[in-house]
Amino acid sequence: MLTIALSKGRILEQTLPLLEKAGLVVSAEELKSRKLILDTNLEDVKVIIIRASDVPVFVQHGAADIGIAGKDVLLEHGANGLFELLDLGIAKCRLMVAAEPSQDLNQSTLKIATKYVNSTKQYFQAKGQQVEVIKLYGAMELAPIVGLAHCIVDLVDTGNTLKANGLIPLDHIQDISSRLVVNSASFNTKHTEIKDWLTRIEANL
Ligand code: PRT
Ligand code: MG
Repeated sequence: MLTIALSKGRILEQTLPLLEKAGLVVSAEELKSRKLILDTNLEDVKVIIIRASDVPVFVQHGAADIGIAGKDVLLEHGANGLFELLDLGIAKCRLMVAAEPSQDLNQSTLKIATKYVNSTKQYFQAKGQQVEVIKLYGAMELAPIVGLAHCIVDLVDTGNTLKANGLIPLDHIQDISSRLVVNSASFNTKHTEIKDWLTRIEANL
């Protein structure tokens, strides 16, 4: 038995076609149901669809053998108990610093609002900039406007969200795309099965 954890939301729409090409199909009926563990066309493969940030947690603890999640989420979680094996090249965007054009960023302690606390701390520590990180769960763009922070660290795709809120993109921290991760113990105990799926998915990227 193999359990695959998928991130719900925007990654899911791009993940399901990839899995289908590799031979794994979750029916529309299953997807519509309120079940949390979904059957697939294969008897020995189950799919769970959970919050993006929960995917590495399920995989780390072996509750799922394989997971698909954004690099942003994986960087925040850390590499404990899981291996990142494949870049799926989907849901691409960039992790960036952004601020109002008039903002003075020469602060002894830069106040930064973000959902990406660990990535932000690491990035600014490497630059030798002292920061105070304010953790938010969404609507980061609001923070500079209302004076909560000097700048934000957030994902940027088209740049439209920043623009609509009068912010400009500054430093580019990291390129983001979705990755396939595997529980490190499963990778040993179910090696053949997992290798087989990797090959099939990779062949269709
Ligand atoms: O709800 P929960 O907190 O669990 O997750 P979520 O709401 O973050 O999930 P969801 O469905 O939004 O998917 C998030 C995942 O998609 C991220 O972890 C990334 O790996 C990936 N991804 C790719 C993105 C974007 N592109 C993206 N543009 N996630 C978010 N955005 C947001 C960004 O935060 C900003 O608000 O889109 C806005 C910017 O887009 P542009 O085009 O206006 O620049
Ligand atoms: Mg959401």
